[in-house]
Amino acid sequence: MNPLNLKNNTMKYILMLVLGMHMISCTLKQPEAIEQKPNILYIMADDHAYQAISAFGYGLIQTPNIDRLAREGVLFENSFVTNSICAPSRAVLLTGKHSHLNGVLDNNLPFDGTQQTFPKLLRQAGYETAMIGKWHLKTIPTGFDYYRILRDQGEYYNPFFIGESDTTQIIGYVTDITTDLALDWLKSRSGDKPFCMLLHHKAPHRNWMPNLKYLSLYDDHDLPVPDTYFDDYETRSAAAREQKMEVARDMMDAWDLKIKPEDHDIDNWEEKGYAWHYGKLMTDEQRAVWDAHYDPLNEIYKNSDMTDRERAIWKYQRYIKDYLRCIASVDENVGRVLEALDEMGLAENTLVVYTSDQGFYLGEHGWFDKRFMYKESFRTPLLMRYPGMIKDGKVVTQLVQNLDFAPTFLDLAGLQVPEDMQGLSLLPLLKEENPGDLRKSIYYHYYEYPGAHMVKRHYGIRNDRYKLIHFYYDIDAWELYDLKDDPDELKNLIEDPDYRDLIQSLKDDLKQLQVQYKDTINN
Ligand code: SGN
Ligand code: CA
Repeated sequence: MNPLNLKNNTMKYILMLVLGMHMISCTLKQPEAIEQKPNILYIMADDHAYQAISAFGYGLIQTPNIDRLAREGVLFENSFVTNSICAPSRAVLLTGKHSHLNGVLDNNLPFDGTQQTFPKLLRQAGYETAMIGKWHLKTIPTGFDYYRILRDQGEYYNPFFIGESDTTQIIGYVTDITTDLALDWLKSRSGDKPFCMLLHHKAPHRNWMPNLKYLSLYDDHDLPVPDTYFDDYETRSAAAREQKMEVARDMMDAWDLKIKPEDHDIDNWEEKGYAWHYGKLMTDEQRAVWDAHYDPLNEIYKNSDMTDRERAIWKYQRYIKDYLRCIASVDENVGRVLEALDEMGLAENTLVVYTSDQGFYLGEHGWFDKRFMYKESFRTPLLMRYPGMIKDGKVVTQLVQNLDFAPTFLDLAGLQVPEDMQGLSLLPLLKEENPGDLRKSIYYHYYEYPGAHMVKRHYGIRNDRYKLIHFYYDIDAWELYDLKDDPDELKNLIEDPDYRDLIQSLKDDLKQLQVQYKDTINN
């Protein structure tokens, strides 16, 4: 054999071998390509008002860890929900559909877990999915490889977690434990699949029980009382007056304000759930630290001779301090998660989202709770970090809604967004310098009436300047606010003849949104 031929043949073999290896490596690369898909870590607190995040420009509390997401990612200035209440908000998150289509109109209705959700679609596409913390949808989670959920609303101290095979009580503070479980899951993962984890805190939900170590935060100073705390709702419809969510009037002494009842009030304790959370769930050691903080302060309160106004302010201080103390734990635990991502080398390839299931009143208009389409409960905090895509310190002003999460996550994973999802992918807002408006206006619809806090049923439209609301059911009242001239929404303009044309055009837009979203409410 000609040595040259041999050489040629050898070359051919080598070439074929190299090509073959290349092809094999291409085939082998496919799982690696899946591995390169972004991870999604969605952190949602319960009732976390944007006013209680320092990155949003309010001085009530410093939240350095949540703020880190704004510094290293994007802060959404105009992020809203579609129905400002817990279970409905969670159903919108999972389905990308308004309440009337996903079936969870209010907190009483169960979620139909057989329907399409984004975790299911991600899982089908090779993601590993987990749900940890508050679920509150009444039916067992579907679409997750792993879940560990709180029972119903969950407990602050020594909470019970439901898993696939058992329900276990874990001693400790709920925000710490929820984070522990999330980090345990993250660290226990093996294999190359991308992950999507929903980490849902119970805090800072009512009744705002802080971690023992944060009990004395704010002991040395009072917080500013909101300008609208003594609002008389003068120009509004009856809906604003007839609610039951006033700090001064509607908070329960034992449950909300931690004024321990005298022993003879024991029946009352039971009624208020205080006996269960404080009296039964807490360990003796925990209760001793708790009492050492609240008892002396309560003594002073009980023995003081206050006017109604002073008492209203005292209640506000007790409320806001406990609420913010709960936030201190949430922020600390967001910090733990971000550090863990750094340590595990996951920070670069993980979209981290921080949000709440809705906004919350921190004494504005005299209120706590949510539900209304007014600013503080309609708007919700939203921050995202994904280093490869989002420029540090970006601020998005476009109107976005929790309806957009499902399409955004699917889009990020490179999947087709199903046509029946009603939200829009936020990726253009994350990637582009000047993406323009995502939409002209947003739609809202709240249903839970009669019910807790007695906020009347209403729906409405908001654009970048105006908000039009229609309260219905046992009332027929419209309200219009000019958000530029009246950011606190104190002046209802619905009767002002100068606004007649504008009101008509907003009503037309509202109708159009109801058609677009297939909301057939009989109004
Ligand atoms: C509980 C609270 C209400 C709260 C709802 C819904 N009362 O019923 O104040 O509005 O949850 O909250 S409590 O006395 O039990 O604390 S939600 O976040 O789940 O929608
Ligand atoms: Ca909530």
